[in-house]
Amino acid sequence: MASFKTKRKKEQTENIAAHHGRKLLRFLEKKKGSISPLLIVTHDYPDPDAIATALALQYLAERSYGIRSRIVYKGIIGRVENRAMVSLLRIPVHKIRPSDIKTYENSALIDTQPDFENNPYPRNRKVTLVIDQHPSAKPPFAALSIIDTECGATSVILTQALLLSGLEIPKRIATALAYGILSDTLNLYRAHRADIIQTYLDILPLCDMPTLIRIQNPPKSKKFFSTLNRGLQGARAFRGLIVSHLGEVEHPDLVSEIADFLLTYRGIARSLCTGRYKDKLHVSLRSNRMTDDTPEILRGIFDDRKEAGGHDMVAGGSFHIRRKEINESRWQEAEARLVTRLLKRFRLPSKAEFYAPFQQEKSPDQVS
Ligand SMILES: [Mn+2]
Repeated sequence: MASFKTKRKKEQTENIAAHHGRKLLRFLEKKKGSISPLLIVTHDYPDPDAIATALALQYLAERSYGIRSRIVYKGIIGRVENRAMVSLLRIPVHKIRPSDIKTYENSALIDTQPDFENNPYPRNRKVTLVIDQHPSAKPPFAALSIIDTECGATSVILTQALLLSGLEIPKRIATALAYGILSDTLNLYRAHRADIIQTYLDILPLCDMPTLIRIQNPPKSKKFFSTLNRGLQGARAFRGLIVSHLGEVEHPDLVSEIADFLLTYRGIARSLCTGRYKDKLHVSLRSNRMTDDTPEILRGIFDDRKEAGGHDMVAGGSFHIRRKEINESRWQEAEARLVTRLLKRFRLPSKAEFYAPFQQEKSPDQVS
């Protein structure tokens, strides 16, 4: 990573993150109890940035404005770092119940938007608040939306709001926010604005450092290593592109974890990883080329563009295998189709001669 030229924008005179933080405070001040109770909805399979932002919003809304809330998500929290974060920082996140959307009149969408496919919120229904960093085709249908596509992590907006609120920031919330910023910006590598770095530096002294380090280095299960092994054995590389189909996975977060890991192989610029979970194929695309619009590339190889998204060099998505009968060949067709389209997109030969960089020599009785 150190070899890439960082393209930090020139020092900004205006602190954009603080501007957004103030906007949020003004809105909450105006609405106060009228938007209580508030349903805080993250994207499916929430990541540290979404979890930290939701937690900070819950604290801010309750302490400063008496707004009660419940944080909900669909899917599962799978990545071992994310599970460690939730348990070590005692973060009250709940699986969404079917009745939640009906029961709560007010909702806040975090790190996602009403039009996105990666959340359980019904399309075309107005939400109270949207706080996000992802680019979208049209402005969300919301009483207030704060969307900063250059902020590196949605946590930056909430960190600023909390710092400006004058509230005391508990260690566990500061730690969550710092980890949210670090994980979404790839340890600040994707922090392209001075105010993002400053926001991080302002929250850092309030953190519980030993806990932050424990979250970043959690013990991993045997299942993780066996999936990693499968990902390595099945990996195929060709001219800077590495592809691995994991087959059935315990949880979809494994797909992005393995994609991240494969990208670190020397000589690799892009990684594509897939995994089957329930009746969906989950896909992650990673790149270390600053010029790649990775979410756009992934949308371009999906049948339905809306099922893929992301920001900067990180993209992900999933789609149903839309056949009455899901069988092995349907899965394989879907996996192969993605690779074919990706090769075309990168103008690589369609008959690319992929090699298996990590495959062990087969013992004689395994040779078929
Ligand atoms: Mn995010």
